[in-house]
Amino acid sequence: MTWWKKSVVYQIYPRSFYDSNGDGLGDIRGIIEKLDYLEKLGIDVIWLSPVYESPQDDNGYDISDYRNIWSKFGTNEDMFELIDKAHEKNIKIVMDLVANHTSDEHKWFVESKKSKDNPYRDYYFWRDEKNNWESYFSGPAWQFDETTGQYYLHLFTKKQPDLNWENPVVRNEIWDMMKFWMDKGVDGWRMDVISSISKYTDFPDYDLEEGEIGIGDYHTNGPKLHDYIKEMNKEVLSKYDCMTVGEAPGSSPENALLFCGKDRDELNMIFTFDHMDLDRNMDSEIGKWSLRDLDLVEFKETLEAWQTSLYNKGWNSLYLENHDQARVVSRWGNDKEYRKESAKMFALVYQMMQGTPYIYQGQEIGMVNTDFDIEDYKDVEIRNAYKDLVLERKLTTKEDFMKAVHRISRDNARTPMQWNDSSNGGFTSGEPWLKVNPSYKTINVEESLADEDSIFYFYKKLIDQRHDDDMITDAEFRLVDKDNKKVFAYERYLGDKSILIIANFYSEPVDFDLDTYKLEDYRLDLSNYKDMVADGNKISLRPYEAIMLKNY
Ligand code: TEU
Repeated sequence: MTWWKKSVVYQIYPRSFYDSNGDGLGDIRGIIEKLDYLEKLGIDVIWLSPVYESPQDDNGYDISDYRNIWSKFGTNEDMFELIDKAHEKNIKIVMDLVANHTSDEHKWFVESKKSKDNPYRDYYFWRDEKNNWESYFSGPAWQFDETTGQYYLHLFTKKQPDLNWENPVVRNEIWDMMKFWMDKGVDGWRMDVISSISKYTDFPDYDLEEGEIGIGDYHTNGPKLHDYIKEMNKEVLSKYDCMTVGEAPGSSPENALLFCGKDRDELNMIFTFDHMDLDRNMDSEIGKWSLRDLDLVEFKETLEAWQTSLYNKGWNSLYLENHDQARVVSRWGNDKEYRKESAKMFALVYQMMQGTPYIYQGQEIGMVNTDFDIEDYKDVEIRNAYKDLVLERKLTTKEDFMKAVHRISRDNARTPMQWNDSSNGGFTSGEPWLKVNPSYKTINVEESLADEDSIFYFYKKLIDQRHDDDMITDAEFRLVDKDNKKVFAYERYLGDKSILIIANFYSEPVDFDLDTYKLEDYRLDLSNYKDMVADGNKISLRPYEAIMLKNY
């Protein structure tokens, strides 16, 4: 058994975690100061979103120097200290590997654009003509550069040119950089858009009329993707005891096994978007900003497909939030009357599946979405989309666009961590880089730690379950009463042992019949209410009630 199968990962978005020096931005010393808090929660691994030198066009996902920490976050010495202090507490550190692209201010790109025969020219993709590809952050994926009269490819902003992985020199630079950090004690990598590193280098125009093809099919799962990952594994990963998780847009339960299948020698697991994209109309012209309600049955079936397809063959990552997703209590739960109940319900449902669970900072205290005006948002994705869809092409109204922003935008997750009810939620003594969510008066760490019934302590119990009960890591998964539109119920079973997770997904009470399972064989192990109400085999579930029953 490998340690990452029994680990719970906590994701830190450094600029919003804790500001130790009053400049309005979180920093590495701030993380060091909060290690006791993370130890108390009981997590095993910290995944740090990028902390490297960067002009911050995309909050650090645009790196200008891979080997140095951004000065506003601290120094390399601070980072080494964080690694050591975390290790003293048995907490591992995973860094973000953002190597599909660099910043346009990276030395490689600065050189590359100078001339067609510059030694760095082939570090990126330069072409005389552009094709019809679009950037994920609005507008064309090609930017014209006057110096040499050619276009360069950027799947994200134009300040994020895509690296040319076809070039072995580029790959070696990346392997060396990874070794640099791993030799300092880094325990693994979360790999940004790893499924995009291999391009279809003939750059075929989108031909979206035909069949089921979507934009993502042109940007992901390119022909040499798995050759590159295998090479990375051989040259770097295999030499260390580390954990790896690849962010993989465009993945499916079937092709996931190419990344994380037992004998593939590639990655430990990937992040899928399948369950997170279900409330968006991706095929419409305004794409992810056109929303629909989450269909519970579809949600269950999507997760089931991943659970069953990877069982004994690969390994899942489990998540409902990260720095790109909204707060789940606001998005799919109820952040008003039933904030605590719904936060705990989601926690129980996703954490008790098979895989490695990820908690995004603030999720453990039930942080909620924002209600800002467009001017208050900082994220380049929202700002570009607003300009493009609302102001320029007028494909939607400001009102509709803002509805989507309030439900799904990335800045919902990026507001500063709420530590207490003092000004700015105790995040900074200065001016925060992004407004603090006014909810900090009631939703904050101090309040959570003082209430033994809090979401925080519920997460702590779930983490203990994963450490103490091998069933959570090993048992097989099956949906129970699959077509039920109100209740998410599943079983984890192995040999004679069985765990039932039963969760009311909505605000209305609902009865749930255990059918072929006998309630008398089970005991209540964990719940977000104090007791359980049952009559024979029928359980009366209150709003967002979630229970875990065990027959052992
Ligand atoms: O995200 C990749 C990605 O697929 C995003 O475009 C995602 O679909 C979008 O954010 C959802 O709204 C990764 C990082 O997680 C993200 O923060 C970066 O902006 C992006 O790569 C570029 O590095």
